[in-house]
Amino acid sequence: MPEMLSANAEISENKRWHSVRDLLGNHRDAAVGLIGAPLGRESITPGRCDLAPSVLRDAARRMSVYDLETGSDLSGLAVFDAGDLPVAALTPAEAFTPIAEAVANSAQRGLTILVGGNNAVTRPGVHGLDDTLKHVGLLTLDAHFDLRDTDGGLNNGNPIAALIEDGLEGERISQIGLLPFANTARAHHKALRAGISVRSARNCRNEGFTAVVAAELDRLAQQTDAIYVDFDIDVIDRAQMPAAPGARPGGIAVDDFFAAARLIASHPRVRVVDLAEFDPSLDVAATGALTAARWLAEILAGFSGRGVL
Ligand SMILES: [Mn+2]
Repeated sequence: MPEMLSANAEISENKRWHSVRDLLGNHRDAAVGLIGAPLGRESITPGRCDLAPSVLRDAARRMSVYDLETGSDLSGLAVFDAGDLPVAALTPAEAFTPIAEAVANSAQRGLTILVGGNNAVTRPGVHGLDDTLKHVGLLTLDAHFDLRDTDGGLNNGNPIAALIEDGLEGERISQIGLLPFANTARAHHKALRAGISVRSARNCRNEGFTAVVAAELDRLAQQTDAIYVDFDIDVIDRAQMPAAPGARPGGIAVDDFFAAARLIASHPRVRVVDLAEFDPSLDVAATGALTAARWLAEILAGFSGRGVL
């Protein structure tokens, strides 16, 4: 029997296995940081996105650290878990400073994982990475533009509009996975006027989702030092992601979402990723929880592939 197997045999795998959850802890010097941002208020469809960080951590116990397809083994990786920010009772406006500060405090790490919460976490997340907004690029995987008007205050449908109003140039924004009949003409025109690179779900089917993601990462990397990626989980087809209020039939296949997560996290310019719009109260058979947990595993596998542990 190989040495590695005999060492592992000390603990029966019938009792427990080494899980992705085991990687999270008080590892202050870790290259990866995780911040929970249970922001649920001001969702256009009211829900319980505030439950997502704790449900994700629990579901991570069901993920092995080993990927048989690629041989990726995360067992040597440590993740500093900063816990959850006290934002569950706050509006997006009130939560801005705590989220931006937490991301800024983590930004010296190789990668920061911000677990929302609704999509209103993205605006403070981007400010946390670069408070000037001059040196940051933003990639969104989302069925929606999130360019709703801001005149009624901040919500989960206008973080990108708010960032543009804050001074983020549209040329440094790429939006991938946009769905028909899920967005308005006004939002589409706003995106094009701002210079955003707009890539629909059909573009992704025709060209391949990961190919589109790779091209947009390259485009942003030519302009910016640091890339922030917003994974709105409603980009996934609703049949595969029931636990996202905005998910619709015709969305991205979940396998493509996982492949994109790994590709994105492997890119050296990607410094912060967020996960938004996972609402555990809508879940069916833990599909959403296990999808979120696999996303975390793919992010960690992608980062491990950078070889800078
Ligand atoms: Mn969104």
